[in-house]
Amino acid sequence: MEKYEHKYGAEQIQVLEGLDPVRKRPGMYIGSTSIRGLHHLVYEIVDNGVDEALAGYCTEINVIIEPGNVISVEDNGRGIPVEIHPKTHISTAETVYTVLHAGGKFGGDSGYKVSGGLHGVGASVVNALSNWTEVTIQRDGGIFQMYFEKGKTVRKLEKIGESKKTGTKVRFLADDTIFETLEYDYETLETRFREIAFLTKGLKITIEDKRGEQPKKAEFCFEGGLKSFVEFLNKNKEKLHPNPIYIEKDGEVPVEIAIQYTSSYSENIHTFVNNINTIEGGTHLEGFKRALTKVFNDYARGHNFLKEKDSNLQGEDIREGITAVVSVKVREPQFEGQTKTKLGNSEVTGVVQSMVNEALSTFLEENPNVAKAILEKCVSAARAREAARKARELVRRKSALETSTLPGKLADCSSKVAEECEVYIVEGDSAGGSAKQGRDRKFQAILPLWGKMLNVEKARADKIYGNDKLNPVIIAIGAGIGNEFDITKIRYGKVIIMADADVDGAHIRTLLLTFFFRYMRPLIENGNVYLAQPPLFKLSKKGMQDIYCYTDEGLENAFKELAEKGIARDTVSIQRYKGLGEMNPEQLWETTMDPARRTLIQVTMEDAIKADEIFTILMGDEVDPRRKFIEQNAKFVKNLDI
Ligand code: 0R9
Repeated sequence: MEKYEHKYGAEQIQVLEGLDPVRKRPGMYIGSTSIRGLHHLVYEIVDNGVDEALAGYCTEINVIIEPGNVISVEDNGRGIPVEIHPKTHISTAETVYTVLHAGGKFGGDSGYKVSGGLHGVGASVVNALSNWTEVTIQRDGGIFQMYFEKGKTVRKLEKIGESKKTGTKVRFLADDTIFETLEYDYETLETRFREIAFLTKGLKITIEDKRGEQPKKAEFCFEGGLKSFVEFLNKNKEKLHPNPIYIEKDGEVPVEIAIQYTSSYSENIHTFVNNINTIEGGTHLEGFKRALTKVFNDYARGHNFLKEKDSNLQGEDIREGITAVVSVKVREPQFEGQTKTKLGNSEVTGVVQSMVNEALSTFLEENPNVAKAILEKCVSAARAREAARKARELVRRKSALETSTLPGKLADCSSKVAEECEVYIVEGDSAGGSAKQGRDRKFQAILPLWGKMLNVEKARADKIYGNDKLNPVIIAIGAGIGNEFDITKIRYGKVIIMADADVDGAHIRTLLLTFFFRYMRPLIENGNVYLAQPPLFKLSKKGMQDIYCYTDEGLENAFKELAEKGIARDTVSIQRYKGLGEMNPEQLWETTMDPARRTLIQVTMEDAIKADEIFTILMGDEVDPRRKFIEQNAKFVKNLDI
């Protein structure tokens, strides 16, 4: 690992600001006070350890979730400097923990913060938002410790022992008067630490959850860096070449890239800037895509994969089936876009482009077999694209000729204000019939689906246009698909999948979600997709209002409540619903469609990597991972609620 030589001495801390603003407006510093913000606290502290690793002094970071949701993070770096800071006249360590922006702002060309959470605000923010914080430093032969409550110093840094080791350990309890919850989600933290370990070659990160009766533990260390990352992403896919293509270059803007093609039809590129996932892409992604298109076209021309009369391969042909991770380190990153996850620095495009141009063309010349496997796939993708274009034109022409362009089965709503409109995609004609009668036709549309749905995971775009099951969905939503999808054109603010609570229902739900994920992803990102929750049971008794239960647990709770009212279990009749079709229109309205009473599950996409993995497993070719996944995830819907 390269050492970023810098003396990050005490004198470089410039701005002096108290922590009150952080407690007054926590959202400004960590995004939100939900579980997301809570997790950010951990990331901020871990990032400081990662910076020490990137500087070349730390090889291991250990994270523990202690009972009571106390977080402990320990690194084996040099330890935060302990000497008195000339400006603040308190120790540098205390300054970093009590002065806003102190840790990040170092003047001149000294070390720069290369890792960093979404907001890169650091230790003082965590301190401000914690009930208490304890920092222990081993350095200069001693053990030093300080202690804070709600950001205020309670015990100043003092020497509490001797030690020959070095390192920093931070323990904190987040403030429950600020956060909505203190309950950390182990899986979320584990996923992020795995990602950081992939992005920081050779760094060992461990995480341990000591809260439950059965402690959980994981250890990540990848000598292969991004190469290991791509292998991980492709573990359930069929690879076109055994080893990922790996490109690495240090310099003013260090770049690391790994690429591996699979037989799938989707494009799977993840980009990072200073270890932050740039979901919206940006200039680094732009440079990468331009180079890919140029290098493969040049190679295809030079090696007769394209004849003289053939037109060039398009970017999308070359990216079909690609899995790639692009990671760059930028000194002063400019983040743009809706969620501030799009890199704006224009100089990065050229850096990535010229580096990939050079390294990838050399690689292809040296590995003709790999080049052949990839290019054959690109050429067949180009053919499929051409076929898709023709199919699309056919669909367009056909719909232009028809009097009504909307699908015949769609029972549309009367309102044309997209935000207030909803479309229920319903499985089966009989449930569709009940839904049509039970709905509020002002704002609720019903689209029944029937027969076998196309698995888009195993089909190319040309099969999707003109598919008689998907076409009504595409036309009803009204915003196109794929690259042409335009979220501003959607005809309904809510797209609600209503399927039975059984295996067949789960199957159709997954097929539709896969389709939205692959071809209308902004619809999921924008939070427009929902799952309806029909009840599983109805409890009835003469003189008592019917009670609907949506889960087994809900049923038990209902019985408990009835018992408290003196109503015995065996005096109540239970109806178990096997399908939506068993409910009459009024029941369907009351339980599943009435906005005042229904429960909808919003499908969100916290993590595109996880979502891609789930869809590949559930809908792809490999049987073994699918069986394992289903065995391990009996609660199917929870996992689809990605
Ligand atoms: C457990 C989480 N780890 C940390 O928070 C952490 C911060 C940190 C650090 C330095 C080393 N290890 C660290 N761990 C460090 C040391 C030196 C120079 N720069 C950084 C040095 O020995 O010269 N610091 C991060 C900021 C600062 N230290 C400070 F300099 F601002 F205090």
